[in-house]
Amino acid sequence: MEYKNLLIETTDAVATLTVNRPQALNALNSEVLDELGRALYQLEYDSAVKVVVLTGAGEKAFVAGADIKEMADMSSYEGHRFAVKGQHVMMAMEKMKKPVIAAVNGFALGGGLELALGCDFIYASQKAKLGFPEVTLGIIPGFGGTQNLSRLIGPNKANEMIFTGRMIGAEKACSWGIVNEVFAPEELLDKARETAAAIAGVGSLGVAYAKDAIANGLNMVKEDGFRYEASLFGVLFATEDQKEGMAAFVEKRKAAFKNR
Ligand code: CO8
Repeated sequence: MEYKNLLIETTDAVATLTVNRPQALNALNSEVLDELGRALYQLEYDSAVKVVVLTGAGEKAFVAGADIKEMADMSSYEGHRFAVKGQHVMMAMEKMKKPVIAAVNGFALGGGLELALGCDFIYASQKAKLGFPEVTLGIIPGFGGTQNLSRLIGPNKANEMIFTGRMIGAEKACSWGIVNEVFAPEELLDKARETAAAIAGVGSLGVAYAKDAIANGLNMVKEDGFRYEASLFGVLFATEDQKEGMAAFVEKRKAAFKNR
């Protein structure tokens, strides 16, 4: 499939999806959001891909936000539609069976930080700057940021970031639990791909079910979450991969998973 604003490169079951609009610091306009939706669908159903790494093109930015120039003259109805379009991309990543790792190589602002938060976890470069400048533009985060950030780090730190509009560096984002690990800029993509390859090397069904249990369980009261986990756990005992994984352990060999 052809994309105007995205690059996709797949090596050893790891797809690197790059937002490629560096002249606008990879800002998300409607076209980029449409393309991201299509690309995620394509990657979900590409049997050659097990894990996705999402990053931004160029030295400076992961994604510097939703496209301010496109939003500037929107009506209330158009603004709402634009927010929902972005939220669909975030939900698509959450609903995907395959993990998506954000490799935040520079500015991750507004919709860009929301895009990173929509991924399963975030690695960042020492140069990364994260923030929600929306209030400085007279708006609020609209691609799930108020919900995802507050669920991730609690309302107090989320309030501080969103009310001030200030950027924080990668180390602080790491200490706050937004970013899992910080790397030198030249190492970031390799490290993200290395972790992606490690995930691709284990049973994909197990990973998909674990992602499902965590993401959906978070929206449930704990007892329902436990019940949901137990039912997914039970389903996995009907798969060949569970038989293979446990037989391989007993026989002291590497499991040959078939994803069924
Ligand atoms: N939208 C459109 N264009 C952008 C954006 C953006 N978010 N960010 C940067 N650009 C463009 C600049 O306009 C500039 O283009 P040009 O050369 O044509 O003038 C080019 O990218 C390079 O940017 P700068 O020259 O500004 O680069 P600097 O290194 O001087 O500054 C910054 C880098 C600090 C990142 C600066 O570009 C900046 O502040 N950008 C805007 C950041 C921002 O406010 N992001 C949040 C946007 S709002 C949002 O994301 C809301 C999401 C929810 C939407 C809900 C739906 C309604």
